[in-house]
Amino acid sequence: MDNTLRIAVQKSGRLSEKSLNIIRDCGIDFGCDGRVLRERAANFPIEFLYVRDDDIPTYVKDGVADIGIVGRNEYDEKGYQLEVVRDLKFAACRLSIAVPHDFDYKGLESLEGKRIATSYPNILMSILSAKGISATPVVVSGSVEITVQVGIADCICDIVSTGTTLKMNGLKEVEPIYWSTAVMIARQNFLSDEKEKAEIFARLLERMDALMLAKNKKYVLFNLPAERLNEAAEIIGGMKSPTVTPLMDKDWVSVQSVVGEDRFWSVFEKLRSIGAEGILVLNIEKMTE
Ligand code: PRT
Ligand code: ZN
Repeated sequence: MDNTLRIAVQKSGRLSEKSLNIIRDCGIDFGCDGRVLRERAANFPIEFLYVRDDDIPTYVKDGVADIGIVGRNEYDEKGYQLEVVRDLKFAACRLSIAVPHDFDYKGLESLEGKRIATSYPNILMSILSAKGISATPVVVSGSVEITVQVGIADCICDIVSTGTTLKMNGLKEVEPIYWSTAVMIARQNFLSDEKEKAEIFARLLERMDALMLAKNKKYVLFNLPAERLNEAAEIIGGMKSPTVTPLMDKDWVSVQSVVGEDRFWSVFEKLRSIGAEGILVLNIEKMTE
């Protein structure tokens, strides 16, 4: 068994670019010219398998790949016992019930006895049966929206992100039932059974975590009257040890800290109100806890 970590990623589609960008941002060099289906990285023991997203959970389950990046919807639909190692938080979408405009929808109970077209029968049926509703899935692998017009289904359960496709096909989203983002999956046993591969994977994860942690965080530097330092520490919060540097003028200090982007503007305004000046905000590329 060679010690190369094999990762299955989508060949071309909504997940491809972001999946590969994550790996690339981990400092891993590869060509990816779109024609090769299998490729080794130049500077890290990892091999890429470029495949259809539907096949990724199966490849990981069968050991063709060790890990994979796939939509949680595809993973849950297959129902294999794999490990979801990280939520990568991109390709967000939901599975929703959508009905034609003349369908009198009053809640999931309205689906009793109906024909529902979907590419995700297992997810749909498990949600409906948990509510005691029985319906007939009409399984199609694409163009789900057309099934109502052509008369093979009463309504649909499909992936929605903006909702434009449903509108264009005369359907109305009435109830989201499931939410998905891209996840990294791994075979449960390989981490314990294949020590060297597990070590390579741990190195990859450490790099990925450094990227994920840095995402949405800002490095903030500012000057502050020294007497307001405690207030500043409280405003920023969560700082173990704010870096505080004395300035030539002894009444002032320079402070440096990391702030989550979601809190940035409220922190900024509060810092201004206690006299912070020269606030400088920088993006963080990578960081560790
Ligand atoms: O060829 P391959 O089998 O690899 O690709 P695919 O065509 O099966 O998948 P792809 O690339 O379309 O989607 C891959 C994954 O992206 C899905 O499994 C989801 O996890 C995620 N994702 C995120 C989406 C969407 N957003 C999305 N909007 N997958 C599909 N859609 C489709 C949806 O099916 C519908 O037709 O987009 C349409 C709706 O979009 P809106 O924006 O009009 O609502
Ligand atoms: Zn697919």
